Amino acid sequence: MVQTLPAAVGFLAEIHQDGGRPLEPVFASLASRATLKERTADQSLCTVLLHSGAPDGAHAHAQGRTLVLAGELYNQEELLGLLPGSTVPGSDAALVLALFDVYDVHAFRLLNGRFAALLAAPGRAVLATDHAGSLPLYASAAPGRVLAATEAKALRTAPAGRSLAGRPVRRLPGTHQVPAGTVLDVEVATGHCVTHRTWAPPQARRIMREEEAVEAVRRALADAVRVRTGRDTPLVVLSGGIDSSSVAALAARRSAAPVDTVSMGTDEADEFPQARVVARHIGSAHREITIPTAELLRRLPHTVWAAECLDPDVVEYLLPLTALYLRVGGTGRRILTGYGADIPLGGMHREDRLPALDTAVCHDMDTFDGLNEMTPVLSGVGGHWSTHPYWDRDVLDVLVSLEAGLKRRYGQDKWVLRAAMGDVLPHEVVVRPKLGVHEGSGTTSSFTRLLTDAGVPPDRVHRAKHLVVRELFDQVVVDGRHPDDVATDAVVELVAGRLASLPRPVLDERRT
Ligand code: IOT
Ligand code: MG
Repeated sequence: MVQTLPAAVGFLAEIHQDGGRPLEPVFASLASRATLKERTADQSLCTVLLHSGAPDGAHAHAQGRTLVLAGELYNQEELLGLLPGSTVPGSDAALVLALFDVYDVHAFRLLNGRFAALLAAPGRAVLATDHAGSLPLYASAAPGRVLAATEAKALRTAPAGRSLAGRPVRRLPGTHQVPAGTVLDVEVATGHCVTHRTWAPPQARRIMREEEAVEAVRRALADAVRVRTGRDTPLVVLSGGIDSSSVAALAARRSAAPVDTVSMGTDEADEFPQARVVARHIGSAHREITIPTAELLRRLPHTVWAAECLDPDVVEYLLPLTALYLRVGGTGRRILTGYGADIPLGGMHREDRLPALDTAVCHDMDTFDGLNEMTPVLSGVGGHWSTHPYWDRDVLDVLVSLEAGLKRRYGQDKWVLRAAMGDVLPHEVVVRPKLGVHEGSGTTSSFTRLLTDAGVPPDRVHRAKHLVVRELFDQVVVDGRHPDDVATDAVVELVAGRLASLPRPVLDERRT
């Protein structure tokens, strides 16, 4: 069970068979750094760990193998049962290494966690992500060398490598993102790579009685909150919507002391009254943080820097949260969020037809990978660690696989979740309609206004947002500029000018 922050929240690891110039370790995550160097007869391993005080828990060594782990596991109790009684690994990294000794790469199929891992063995580098790829992992390989990092920018000066399995990163030749739920088994001498998928979203749908579905959701979510809080007093980012209110209420139920909750708003919009109802009901120590819209928009470069995401819609969800994480203060808080519930439950989908709902769920489960919307780096820029109970592997398996009629029922979206929370939240919260964070904070409208004020015609705003995000990515990820030195206004001017000088596209403006 987790008690404090993970031993490491990120890493840059370099395996070389014949020397090579070390990369400059560049990260957005704010954390201490520890360097670990090892040399064996045929290769060297150099790792920079991002940690919060106890880096030794993030690496383990046995039988000539080294395992480096950023993040944490949530099913240690189950996993320990797979090892001989006398073996009690002292850390998640040691546990994964002990499982690797028994199951080799298939060990990663057993894990429910939020992690990125690298295992170095003679002649071999194994790279692994959790089921959701929630802690991004990037890699670059060439004969005789394998480089891996939890932020793409850490590999931006890597010499171009050969093509690996995974998603190429824009303008970083040879750097690929390891897909969600994947193990890459790389032969260091050749750079040749074998891919194993360790998780895929359920394709089938389960038919359950109402009570059975409600009970399954409640149990899975309560467990996911339990294993994510341990004995800590968590901080829940609370909007007052059903997703985050459920997490806060379940955390409060098992905590002797009041849990902490925080809500953000701007000078243009907030959901403070809604969040207050929940805070009062669960007795949390609640805070409200108002972020001026000008400050919010100044955080766009920081958001792209942290998430390394090119999707303007997702960046609009992440911007208010990044701005909030930068304002939370304190050191190293464990943050729980309701983010992600809408994806398996079709919560962003505002209509009644079940086929369209399941189409939306299938689409979102097919396309989340690589958006990095759950990356811990978002809160990491403020020195914190975030975790997402709805994307716990067991919760996600249940939520995705429920038949659509349990997700929309009696005219309500996310019905099964609302029904599961009837006894821990006030009725008005249980039935409150969805309001996205980008709407409730005025983020979408203020970003749109920034563009129209710069002369972008209303029908080209989405295209312009796309170009702004891409330009920011190029500046803060590819070119390695610090986001404090990148002005949103200047990038908006640049994009508005470029759009004005281009002929109007014949294509739909949403296409790249
Ligand atoms: P939304 O669901 O509104 O917010 C996500 C989480 O951010 C909330 O559960 C809550 O923990 C936190 N939050 C939101 N607003 C506030 C606030 N004012 N103060 C403090 N915390 C807040 C987008 C969205 O609507 O966010 N996220 C969706 C959908 C993602 C779509 N991605 C995809 N298709 N790949 C979600 O599933 O959460
Ligand atoms: Mg919400």
